[in-house]
Amino acid sequence: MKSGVVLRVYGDRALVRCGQELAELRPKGSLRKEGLLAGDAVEVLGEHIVTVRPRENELGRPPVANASILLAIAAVREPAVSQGDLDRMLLQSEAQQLAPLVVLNKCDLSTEDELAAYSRPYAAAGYPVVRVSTRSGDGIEELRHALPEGIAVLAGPSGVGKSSILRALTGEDVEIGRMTHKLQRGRHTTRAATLYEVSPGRMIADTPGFSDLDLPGVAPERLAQFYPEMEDLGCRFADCWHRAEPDCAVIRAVAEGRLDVGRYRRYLEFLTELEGRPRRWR
Ligand SMILES: Nc1nc2c(ncn2[C@@H]2O[C@H](COP(=O)(O)OP(=O)(O)OP(=O)(O)O)[C@@H](O)[C@H]2O)c(=O)[nH]1
Ligand SMILES: [Mg+2]
Ligand SMILES: [Zn+2]
Repeated sequence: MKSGVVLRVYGDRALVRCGQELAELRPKGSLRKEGLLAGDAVEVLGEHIVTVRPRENELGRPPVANASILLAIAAVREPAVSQGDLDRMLLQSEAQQLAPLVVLNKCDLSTEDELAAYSRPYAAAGYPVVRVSTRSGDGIEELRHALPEGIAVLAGPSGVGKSSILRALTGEDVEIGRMTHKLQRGRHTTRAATLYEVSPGRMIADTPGFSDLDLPGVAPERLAQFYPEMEDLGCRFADCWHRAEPDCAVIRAVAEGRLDVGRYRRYLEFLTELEGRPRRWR
């Protein structure tokens, strides 16, 4: 029996790396129903995957198992990734208890002021932010050094430059899209989550971009726990929704400019969105 890592899943087959060997294998019967994910740690016997080790975590979108960091890729323009979408990516990673790193790509297209205004709320919330441009090469080495051991997952809307970042880090000849200039969107160039090696022990997963992003399945009263900057304020009401409660530390911090008003307003919108969900979806 050999141990391996699933690099990519194609229908009922998977590309698996065992040591330095690559093989296309099929899961044995009983594993077929459960489904494999890129990132799965597996045991291989002959031509078959016979065991999938228990997953440390499992992302739905993008579909990757056993990630050690989520690279939330954003851009100020081409395409403009709204801060709301970045918030949603970060909420997903908080819900999975997966460390996120904000990567602001296409920095060659924006001024210093624009980049600072975009990233300030996230840096203030305690998230690491790296600015990069795959066009100029700025920030790529800094990003490389920020990657922990294990699997780093690229996440972000189509066209934001996930595959371009992967190519800059690994030299792999992955397919890069073109921007459709009328729509200022990517074209969903990458079709399946696929792992590549950055260096021994460090893998990076290219993933298909999304065009809309759900909030995690969380009860509305727990949403604030996914905002590190709100948690740090230690509102004295354990069950506070930080919405209209008198003496709420969060509301006071917003009023005094210590908490980003944009992040807070979007928090209120997300609360309303969660409250509108049927209970079984929460
Ligand atoms: N100006 C500029 N353009 C970039 C940069 N990085 C990527 N691009 C361009 O953005 C477009 C989309 O890049 P991709 O890497 O294919 O984007 P993606 O996120 O992988 O898109 P999907 O696979 O569709 O999810 C391409 O035309 C790239 O050349 C950058 O730093 N600056
Ligand atoms: Mg891509
Ligand atoms: Zn409160």
